[in-house]
Amino acid sequence: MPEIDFQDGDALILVDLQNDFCPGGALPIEGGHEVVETVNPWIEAATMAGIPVFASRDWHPEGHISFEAQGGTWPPHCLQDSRGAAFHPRLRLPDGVIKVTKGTRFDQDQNSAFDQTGLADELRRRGISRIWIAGLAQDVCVAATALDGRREGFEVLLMKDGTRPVTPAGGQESMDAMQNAGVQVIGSD
Ligand code: VGL
Ligand code: ZN
Repeated sequence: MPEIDFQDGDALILVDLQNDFCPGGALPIEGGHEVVETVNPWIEAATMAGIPVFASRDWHPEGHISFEAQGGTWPPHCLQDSRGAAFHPRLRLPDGVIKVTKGTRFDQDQNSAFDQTGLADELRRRGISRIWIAGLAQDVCVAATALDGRREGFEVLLMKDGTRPVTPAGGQESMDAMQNAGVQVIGSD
C-alpha cells in the first residue's frame, strides 16, 4: 500500500466502481475487479481518519447518447437500476458514503464526477481542499474527474494502483494529461 496520509480537508473519491466496468460486465476493463480489492483498505483508512468517501456512479437512461446505436462511443452500460449499474458487490462502501450520480442527461454524456453535479461546491462546503481519486476507467471518467478537480482548484492525488484504463495507450495519454495538469500520482513506479 503506497503512503497514504489522510488529513483534515481531504476526501476520497471513488469513480464508477460498478459491475459493468469489471470483467463480465457490459464495458469490462481489464483488472477492474482488482481495483475493488485494492481500494477497500483505503476506504477503511479514510473512514478511520474521519475523511469523507464519495462514490460516483455512471447512471444512464435507456438509449443514452453515449451508446453506439445513438452514434456514441460505447456499448450500452450502467443502465439505471440494472445489476450492471450497481456498485461492485465486493466494494465495501462505508456508512455515510456520499453518492454522486452522473450520466443521466439525455443530451450529453458526463464523464467527470464534477460535471453538472454540484460536487465542487459540496466539497468546498465541507472544507475539503485535497482529493484522493481512484476507480474506473483511468482514461475516461477518472481522468475527466481528476482534470476537473484541478480546474476547480483542488489538490488532486491519483492513486495509481487503484485505477485501470480501457486501453494501455489511453492509460499513458491520460497519465500524461493528468500530470501536466498538476495531478500528483501516488503509488507504484
Ligand atoms: C466510463 C465509458 C463510458 C467510465 C463511463 O466510467 O470511465 N467509461 N462511460
Ligand atoms: Zn457511461
